[in-house]
Amino acid sequence: MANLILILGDQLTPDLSAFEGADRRYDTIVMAEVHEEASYTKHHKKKLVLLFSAMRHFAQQLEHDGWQVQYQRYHPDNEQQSLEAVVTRLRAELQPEKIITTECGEWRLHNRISQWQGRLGLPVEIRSDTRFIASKQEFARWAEGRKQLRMEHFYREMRRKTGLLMTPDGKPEGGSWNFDADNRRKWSGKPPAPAPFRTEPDAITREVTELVEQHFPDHFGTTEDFHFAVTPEDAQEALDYFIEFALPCFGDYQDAISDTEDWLFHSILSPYINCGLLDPLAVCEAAARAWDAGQAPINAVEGFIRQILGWREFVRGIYWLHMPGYARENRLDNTRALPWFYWTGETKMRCMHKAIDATRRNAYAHHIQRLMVTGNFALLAGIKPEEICDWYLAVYADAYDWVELPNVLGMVMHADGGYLGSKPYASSGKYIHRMSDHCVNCHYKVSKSTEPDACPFNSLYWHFIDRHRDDFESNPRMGMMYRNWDKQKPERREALLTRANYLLKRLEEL
Ligand code: FAD
Ligand code: DLZ
Repeated sequence: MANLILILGDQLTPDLSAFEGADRRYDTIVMAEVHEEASYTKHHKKKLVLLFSAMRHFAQQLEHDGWQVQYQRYHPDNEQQSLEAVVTRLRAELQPEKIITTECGEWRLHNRISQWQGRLGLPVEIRSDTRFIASKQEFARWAEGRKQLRMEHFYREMRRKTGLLMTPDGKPEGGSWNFDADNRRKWSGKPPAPAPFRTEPDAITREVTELVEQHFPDHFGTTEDFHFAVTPEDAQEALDYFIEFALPCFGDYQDAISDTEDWLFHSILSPYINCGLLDPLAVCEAAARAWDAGQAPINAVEGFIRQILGWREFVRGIYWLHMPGYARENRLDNTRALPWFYWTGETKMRCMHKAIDATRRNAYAHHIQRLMVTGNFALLAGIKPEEICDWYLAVYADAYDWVELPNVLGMVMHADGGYLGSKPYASSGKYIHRMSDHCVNCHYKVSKSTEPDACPFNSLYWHFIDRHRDDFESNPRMGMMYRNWDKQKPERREALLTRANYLLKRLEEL
């Protein structure tokens, strides 16, 4: 029986469940570059190059392996500009028995595909995405009956399930589940951070780059200096490179921020894991082997594995448990518009300028920049969750709604009322000063709070604490902040709030 097997742009692996039981003689693989997917947000230009090039390489490999592939290349004049339109055309042309696909990552498209059976009038089989370590059902079972979900508890379940970093008698390797306390060092230039892994663009990538420049000129970012891997072989080399050169220091400097280094000791693997070029479990296993072989310390390996086995799986579980309602949450009642400098990087705040400029150039910023710089500022300034979520979805090569939304709406903006994180990651300029060397180069003075040249994060932090007293005062992890605030002299509190109100009216000028 001939089936149509639909492979999406972030499902680029032959191990995908949609391939199970498929027959090269009869079945047809469908892949399509379509305007609807390329423009539901103004994806960073480098993300478009990465996905279109990786999709073309994957299709080429499938054909080489004997599959029949119907591949639509992007062109604005193509008649079919949505996946549904492409599938509808092929249904008429090929008269397949059914459509087979693996569940898609985003609720937006999943909702559409779920309706295809009725709309197209033929069976649509949607299979579970087995690239994740916990299925949606498994996560839902774990979450059932819990008022608040905590990543740490879920992570331990995943460690037990996979056996990663577990001793033969069922104990965590190194004597502890979590070595986070060891992972907070500031980086002062030594040891030197490795240059990021680079792949030279081949003919396919160069062609796609021209296409993106021509047809998506108004999208964020630049295609210049594109060096991402676009094949599983190159992505594997990127993983090997990370394990050898960056993993040993990953833990120590996991929370560090640098004025001069964009990538530090991070893996830069999320773009590949998220689109299928790397398997998340295999990535964790590679890191665990480095610990076994004595190539990297436990705080680095555990910290790295926790990000993938813990956070990545956890946010995905939350997304599917609570969509579509989750996207509309705004429990802190934020109303402010996103300042324009998020798109230009033109701000005198050095840390913000550096994080946004790296984002524009690289389609990448590391976790602490996303969380404690651009995220923290949006939280303190009370930006509408919808607007800041749209920004994060547009600007990173690894951005997909299922992972971006819980991180931004839940972890950063606390807009879900603390369901994902027990306390907001709000902090003053002190944190950025402690973890980076930005402040010495900044127009604003981190040591000042109320003066005209004072670091905006300082007074905005106290304004946040003050205006959300009802939301956080009874939170045991926030009590000390309120005691500190209440201890300050009334004139000092007044001056801080006055300065913050002044800034909030002039966000665009910062
Ligand atoms: P590393 O620091 O090397 O971490 C290793 C891997 O762990 C990553 O590749 C990623 O797969 C995983 N990981 C780490 N933290 C998280 C997390 N919080 N949630 C899910 N996976 C995690 N990650 C995305 O993949 N896509 C996004 O759109 C995205 N948006 C984010 C938005 C905000 C506001 C924040 C705070 C975090 C976001 N993250 C997102 C998580 C994290 O910042 C990125 O995964 C990480 O920066 C990717 O770089 P890396 O591969 O060098 O990661
Ligand atoms: C992100 C993306 C982009 C930019 N373009 C395409 C595309 O042209 N064709 C396609 O099949 N997939 C694309 N994708 C990935 C999808 O948007 C992704 O599969 C869904 O958002 C689900 O995660």
